[in-house]
Amino acid sequence: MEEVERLWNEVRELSLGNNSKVERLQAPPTALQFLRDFVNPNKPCIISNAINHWPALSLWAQAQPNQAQHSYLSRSLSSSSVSLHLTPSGRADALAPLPSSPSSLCFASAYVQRTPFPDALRLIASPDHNPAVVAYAQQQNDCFRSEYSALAADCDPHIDWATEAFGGALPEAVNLWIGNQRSHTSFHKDHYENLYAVVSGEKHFILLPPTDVHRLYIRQYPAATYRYSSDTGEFDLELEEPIRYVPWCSVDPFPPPEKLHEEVSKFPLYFNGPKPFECTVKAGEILYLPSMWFHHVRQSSGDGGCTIAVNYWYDMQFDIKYAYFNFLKSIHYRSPSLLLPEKFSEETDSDPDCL
Ligand SMILES: O=C(O)CCC(=O)C(=O)O
Repeated sequence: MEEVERLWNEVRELSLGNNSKVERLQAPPTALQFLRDFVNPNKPCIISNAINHWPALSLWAQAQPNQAQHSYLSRSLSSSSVSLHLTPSGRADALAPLPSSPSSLCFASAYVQRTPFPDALRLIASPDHNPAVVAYAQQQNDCFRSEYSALAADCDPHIDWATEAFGGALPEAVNLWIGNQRSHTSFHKDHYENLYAVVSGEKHFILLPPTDVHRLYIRQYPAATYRYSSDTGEFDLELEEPIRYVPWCSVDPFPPPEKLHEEVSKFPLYFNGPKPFECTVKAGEILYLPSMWFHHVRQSSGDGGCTIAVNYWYDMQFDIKYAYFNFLKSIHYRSPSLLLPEKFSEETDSDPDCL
């Protein structure tokens, strides 16, 4: 077996476990336990019973989809406008066929529309009213403490045992995510320690450790943005001018059945390598998603027709693990045991850049 594949197995044998499961704690850890057992080894875990005291758990989950406008959330945010991400497919910041040449892919960002919150919630909670548009209220710019500041008292401002473990510094950003089952978040990683708390519905994560970087085939894609016309109800996908390239993961873990065979042939390191870590985070639970772990996220809606989560991004340590990761990523790796068919070798051979 090649060295890189040996590394994938070794981290599982020595630290992460071989069963592809994320460890579950029944109560919040002390700061010391969290630091020793999870942060230092860069290992995810799910913590149950960590946010039972949040008023958000009962207040945010009450509305039925057809009563979204009367819900606690709509009343609290009746005069707020929020950033609503609109796409035709529910895949923003994801690969999509290039409009001018559908056999090539670009990196497509959502059309972001400032929308009065009650309208945004109605769109998200009743996806069947307008099947051509998928709406996801999210903005990774500390939006919970800005756009949604009216909800501040419903959640803790930080996760105290995590703050202590990270040396006392408060989160760099706190973000709110309100979506439905039509929105997916494609594989990527972040340079943050992430405490991801689900308040309503469920989130389904697929996780790969940083050591598995080659399995995601990070390649350069030209950036494009959706434009949406509310008059015609149609989307256009426009390439950025001048062209800007974005390094992004090529693997879709759930390709349509008719493309499965082709995708497995193109990305054998992902599909034929060790099973990725998979977990479902339910309302009331927190996922610790360690820095630099690749994650793909899907969601199922709760009673009110939405999935709602709040996540806390803490600064990561740019330490020796980060340096090792950069070194690993710089190695050009093609598996001799999982050889690529000829016809795909050229397109997957280009040098990956940082994500
Ligand atoms: O919930 C999602 O859709 C994505 C979450 C995510 O990517 C993150 O917290 O870094």
